[in-house]
Amino acid sequence: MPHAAGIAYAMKFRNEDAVVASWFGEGATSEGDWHEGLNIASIHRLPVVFICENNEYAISVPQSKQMAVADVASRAQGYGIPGFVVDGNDVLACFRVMKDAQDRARAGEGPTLIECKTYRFLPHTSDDDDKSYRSREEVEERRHHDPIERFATYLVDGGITDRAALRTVHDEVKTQVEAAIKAAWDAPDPDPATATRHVFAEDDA
Ligand SMILES: Cc1ncc(C[n+]2csc(CCOP(=O)(O)OP(=O)(O)O)c2C)c(N)n1
Ligand SMILES: [Mg+2]
Repeated sequence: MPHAAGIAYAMKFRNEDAVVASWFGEGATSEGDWHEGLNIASIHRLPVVFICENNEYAISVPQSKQMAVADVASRAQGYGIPGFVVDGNDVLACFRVMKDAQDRARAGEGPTLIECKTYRFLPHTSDDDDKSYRSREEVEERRHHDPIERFATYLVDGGITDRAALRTVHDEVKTQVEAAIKAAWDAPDPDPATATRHVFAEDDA
């Protein structure tokens, strides 16, 4: 969030026609940097869209143990910017609220905070045993709201595409992801001399 605010400040300073978008989990909003980033972006009316992907858990910690508010979006009030809750499992609803926020940022009206309410279907990582902190019934119930399947149903029911075409897209994306993973494993280790790049200011030269 501080990086988003800093980059947006630089863009505004240079009169660039662009918007910074910053995505984070609801757990991230319990960190001090999050509030500092929002505050500075709000004061300077910077062109940033802050998007919280609220999947109800920060590793094993449920939202109720992270914050005393029901909606992350309500925190926008504390910074004098608009905050919106959106059904994060509804692709088109997310698109609409994001488009409006982007238009506001481009018009010089400053940042927006968007909270997409969704759910994490899998454990946090392959090391995490989510059976220790949530029931199988809860996970099964939420699976019915999977945004990918929901959007697929919308497209098929509306006659926009069919299941075979969606399968082709799925397979293409899977191939791309697998190729990207292989490329990452096969890539040479980074030069140790670059370890602090983007951490400290450097000359443009
Ligand atoms: C400053 C800092 N504190 C703690 C951690 C350890 N940590 C890694 S992921 C995580 C939970 C993040 O939860 P959330 O923001 O909801 O993201 P999600 O895992 O749901 O995508 C924590 C506490 C960290 N990476 N950095
Ligand atoms: Mg989370």
